[in-house]
Amino acid sequence: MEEKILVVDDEADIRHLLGLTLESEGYTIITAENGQEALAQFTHHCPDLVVTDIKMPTQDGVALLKAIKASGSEVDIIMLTGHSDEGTAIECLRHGAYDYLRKPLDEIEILLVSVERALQKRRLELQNDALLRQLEELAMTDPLTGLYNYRYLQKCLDTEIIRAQRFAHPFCFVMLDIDDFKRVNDTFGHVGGDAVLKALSDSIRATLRTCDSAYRYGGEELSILMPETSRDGALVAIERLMGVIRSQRVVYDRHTIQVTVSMGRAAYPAQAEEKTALIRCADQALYAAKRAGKNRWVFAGDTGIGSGIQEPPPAPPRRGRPLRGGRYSPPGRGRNE
Ligand code: GH3
Ligand code: MG
Repeated sequence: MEEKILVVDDEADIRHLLGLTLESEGYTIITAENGQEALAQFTHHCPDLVVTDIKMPTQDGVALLKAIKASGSEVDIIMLTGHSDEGTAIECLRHGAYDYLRKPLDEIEILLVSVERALQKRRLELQNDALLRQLEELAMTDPLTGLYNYRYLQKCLDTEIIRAQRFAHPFCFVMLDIDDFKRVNDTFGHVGGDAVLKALSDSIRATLRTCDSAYRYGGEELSILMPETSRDGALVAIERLMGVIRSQRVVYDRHTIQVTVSMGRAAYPAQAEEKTALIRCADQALYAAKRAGKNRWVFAGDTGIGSGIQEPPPAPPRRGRPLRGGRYSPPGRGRNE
C-alpha cells in the first residue's frame, strides 16, 4: 500500500515542488495551503506523515502540530521553516514534531532521508500495534473453540456487574454443558469430541445476538453473558439456541453426530449481585437441568434455587445410544421447545 503524505505550504510553488519530489519516490501526496485546511485533509485522508511549513495565514504550522498531537494521533510531523528561529524550533520539538528543517532545502536529500526515517518508524509502530492486538486476542481466546476463555469471562463479568450497578440494568448469565459428552469421546475418540465442541461453539456464536458473548468455561462447559437482558429476553435467546443445537448434525469422519445440551440461567441482580454467587446460581440451575433429564434449561428463580426454579416441562427420555456406524440416535425433542 502506498504511504500517504500530507504536504502543507501556503506557497503554491513549494507545494508543487515538494509534491512532485515525494511523488517520484512513490508516495501518494495530499496538499493543503494552511493549517485549517490541513486539519480537514488530515481527518479525511488519514495520512502516514505530515510535512508542513510553519508560517502560514489562517492557522500556522505550530498550531497544526498542536492540534494533531492533541487529537491523540501518532502520525509524525516534519516542520519546514524559512525563518530560522531557535525558539520556534524548540517549541516544535517540545510539542512532538519529528524533525525541524530549514528552507530553502538546498539538499532535497535531507528532506527525503527525514521522510523515509519517519515512515520507517511508522511502519514499525503499525506492526507493533497489530502484534499487540493479536496477542490481546490470543490472551482472551480459547484455541479449540475460538470462544472467549475463562480468564476473559472473569473480566467481562466484573465489568458487566459494575455497569449494571451504575445504570441499574439487569443482565443474565448462562452456563451450558454438553449432555453425555463422555459418550461422544468414547465412541468417536477425543478428536471427534473436539470437532463436536468446535462445531457447537461456532453455532452458538453465530446464533447469539451481537451484544451477547460466549465463553469456554472449561472442558465441555460453556457460558454466555447477556448484557441488559431481562428474564424474558434471555428466554427468547435460550429457546433459539436450544432449537439450533437440537437440529445441528456434526459430520465427523463420515459419521453424523448429534448432541444436546443443558443450560442453567441466573439473572443479575435477582439471583445474585456478586460474581461468584451468580456463577454458582447458574451452575446449580444447570445441574438441576441435568438431574431433571438433560436436553433442557432451568432458570434459577427469583427466590433462589429450589422452590424458585422455573422449569419447562420435561423432555421425553433420550435414546442416546450410538447407532451402528457411529451415528447417534436423535434425542427426544424436549417439550420445552
Ligand atoms: P453430563 O451429561 O452429565 O454432562 O455427562 P458428560 O458425559 O457430558 O460429563 P462428564 O463430566 O462425565 O464428562 C465430560 C467429558 O468431557 C469428559 C472429558 O474428557 C470431556 N472433555 C472435556 N474437555 C474436552 C475437550 O476439550 N475435548 C474433548 N474431546 N473432550 C473433552
Ligand atoms: Mg457434559
